[in-house]
Amino acid sequence: MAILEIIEAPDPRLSTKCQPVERFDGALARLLDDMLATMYRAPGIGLAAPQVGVLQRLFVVDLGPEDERAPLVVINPEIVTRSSAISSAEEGCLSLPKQYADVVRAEAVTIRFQGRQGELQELTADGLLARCLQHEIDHLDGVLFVDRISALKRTMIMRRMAKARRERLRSPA
Ligand code: GNR
Ligand code: NI
Repeated sequence: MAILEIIEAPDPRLSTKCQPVERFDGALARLLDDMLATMYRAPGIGLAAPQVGVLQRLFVVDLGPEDERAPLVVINPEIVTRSSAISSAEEGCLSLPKQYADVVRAEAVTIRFQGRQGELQELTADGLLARCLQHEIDHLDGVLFVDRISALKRTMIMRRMAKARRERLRSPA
C-alpha cells in the first residue's frame, strides 16, 4: 500500500465539486486501500479523495481505537436526514495542519452511500461520527471547515497557513 501526498489549502482542488464514482473496479479498491493507509499514517479519523488529488465522491473514516481498526468506506454519499439539533465542536483537517476551530453542524445525520463493491448502504450517526461524515461530505463539494466559520477566524487560519508555507520554503525539512 502506498502513502499518498495530502494536499494543503489553499489549493483549487480542495475547492472543486467532485464527480460521482462510476467504476467499482480494481483501481478504486487500490485507491481506497492507499487512502486508508494514508489516513492511519497521518494520523486522522477521515480522509476524502480530493485531499489526495482525486476529484471523485468518496472518503474513508475510522473512529476506532488504534488497536481495533474499524474502517468505513463511503462512496457517492447523500445526506438523507439531518437532525434539527445542532452542536458546535472543534475540528481539524489534514489539509489545514495544526489549525483548529469550532464548527456548527447537525448533531445527527443519516446518509445513503455505496460501499467498495457498489452495494447500497445507509448509516445513521451522531456525535463525532456525524461530525466527521459532514466534514468529509463537505470536502466532496469543495467545502473546507474554514468555509463554515467567521471570516475573521478564516482569515487568521489562512494567514497562518501562508506563514507556515513561507517558513517551509525558507528552510525545507
Ligand atoms: O482527523 C480529522 N479529525 C477531525 C476532527 C473533528 C472533525 C473532523 C475531523 S476530520 C479530520 C481529518 C480530515 O481532514 N478529514 O477530511
Ligand atoms: Ni478534512
